Amino acid sequence: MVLKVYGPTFASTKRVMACLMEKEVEFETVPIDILKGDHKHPQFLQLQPFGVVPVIQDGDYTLFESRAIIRYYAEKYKSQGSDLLGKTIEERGLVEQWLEVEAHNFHPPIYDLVIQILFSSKLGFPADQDVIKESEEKLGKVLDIYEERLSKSKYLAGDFFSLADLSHLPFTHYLTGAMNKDYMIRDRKNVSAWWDDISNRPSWKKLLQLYPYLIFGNVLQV
Ligand SMILES: N[C@@H](CCC(=O)N[C@@H](CS)C(=O)NCC(=O)O)C(=O)O
Repeated sequence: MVLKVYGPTFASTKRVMACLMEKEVEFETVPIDILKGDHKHPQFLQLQPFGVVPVIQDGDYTLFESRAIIRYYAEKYKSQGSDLLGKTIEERGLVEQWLEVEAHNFHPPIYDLVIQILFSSKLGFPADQDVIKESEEKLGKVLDIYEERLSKSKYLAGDFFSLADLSHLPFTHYLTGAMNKDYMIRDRKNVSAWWDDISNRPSWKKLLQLYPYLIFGNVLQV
């Protein structure tokens, strides 16, 4: 049975699909329409009780939380496709460290920016300029730390592309595209070179072609 990935149009799901493409794992997608409330449907809640995408079904194995899913596939197919975990336990430790930084430092402010700038009107509330300002400041401080880190190594965990870099692709894509906040990346020389490198990976470019970003049915122009 082919691996099923639920909710392909959303950024968190793209984290999973980017990993599967790097690992050369075949999958099929199941659309989830959040506006229609598909994610709160009892059948979906049986797979993902918190009612968010993504979730995967691989035979009779079900897994949710995008970062848990990418760790699982990077390990399961360790010797297939790109190595995304590092070659030693020390490298693996650094991959895990920067994955945690992505989840706990980078993601909260960028997620708030995405919701306020791109989704608020569709979700029926006005964008809160104070949240936008505060989130941009917080994200800027995180990116300053990345700038320093990336002056010492080509990628976050070292001189090798890993899950830690990949995990940044889906939401940074909003920042540099539809959100018009490209300057946050471009004003930082090392972050800018890193972004050019990771966003030009063939797997990511192919994924964007096959599964465009949609905001409630409209293809996001970036
Ligand atoms: N921690 C979860 C977060 C997933 C998440 O925020 N998904 C968004 C789409 S990018 C969602 O389903 N939002 C619907 C909602 O919050 O009701 C993960 O990484 O899998």
